[in-house]
Amino acid sequence: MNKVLDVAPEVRAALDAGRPVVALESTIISHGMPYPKNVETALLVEQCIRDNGAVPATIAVIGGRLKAGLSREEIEYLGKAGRGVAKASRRDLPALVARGADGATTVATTMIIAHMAGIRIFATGGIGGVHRGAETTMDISADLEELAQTPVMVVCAGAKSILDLGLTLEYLETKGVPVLGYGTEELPAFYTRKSGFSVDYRVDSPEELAAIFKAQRAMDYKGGMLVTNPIPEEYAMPKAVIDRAIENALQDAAAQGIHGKETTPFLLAKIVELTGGDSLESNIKLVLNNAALAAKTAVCLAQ
Ligand code: PSU
Ligand code: MN
Repeated sequence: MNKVLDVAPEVRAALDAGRPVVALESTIISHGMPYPKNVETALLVEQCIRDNGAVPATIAVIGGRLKAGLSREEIEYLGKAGRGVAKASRRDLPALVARGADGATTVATTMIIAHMAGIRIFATGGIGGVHRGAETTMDISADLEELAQTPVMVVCAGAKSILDLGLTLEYLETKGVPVLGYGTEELPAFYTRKSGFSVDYRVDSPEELAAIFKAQRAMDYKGGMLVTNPIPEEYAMPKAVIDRAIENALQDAAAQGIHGKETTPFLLAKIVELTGGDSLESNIKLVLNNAALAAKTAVCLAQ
């Protein structure tokens, strides 16, 4: 058994019996949404996974232990602490573990811990990627490198246009990460269903998503796979509204000299502030939509 990993008993039992399990991240709880909506959403997402036939495993670092499967109290704690909890990407885990500290896991670290625990699929909202202006800042999320090396299927709603979506796709192509569109040929842009960029393959059923992942595993590729699931039409935001909020958020970040790991949480919080909470409701709906698809796919993977 891994010396730093704690798999919750329910998750352990499901994995041992070959039953479907879906991993969930915790940066979205502590840095991606305000309290108390973040805690409500995290619990709703877990319930949605159960309703669709799988066991949820929310992932975080607590007291230096890598946790796959959190209690209600632990979720509440992370949500209340908010940005007071360290945002933990790949480079942060060694120090957090050694110091017995807490951390909210990003897509990258959730993939790492899910893989350690034996979980193959993970649902979230949006992934990190190549930031706009990365040609000078070199700000490229560690999420992309993780997708290139860790065999976990990540179900998301695409990426926000706080990023350069074209460069993000180029990076994933270079790294050999398949980008699948669920019921779409076009990469979704998180709050909106369209980005103007194409995915690699359109896939129309959880069965086929599972088949493609199984084929990748049969070839023993070292990387993972990205499933992009458009936000349901009725919850999508008007493109002009979200574009304006993103432009303003980017300007504020530049004016305040925000950089490094603060960039993404700063932009996310600014967008919620600027759109008066409408974007938060869209965000919650798309996460639930991704959780349902991931659970259905996990059921197919377990067959
Ligand atoms: N994008 C979102 N919502 C999020 C994140 C990104 O739309 O919550 C979070 C995820 O945890 C993601 C992380 O893995 O931010 C990426 O941070 P960075 O760009 O610093 O790698
Ligand atoms: Mn970054």
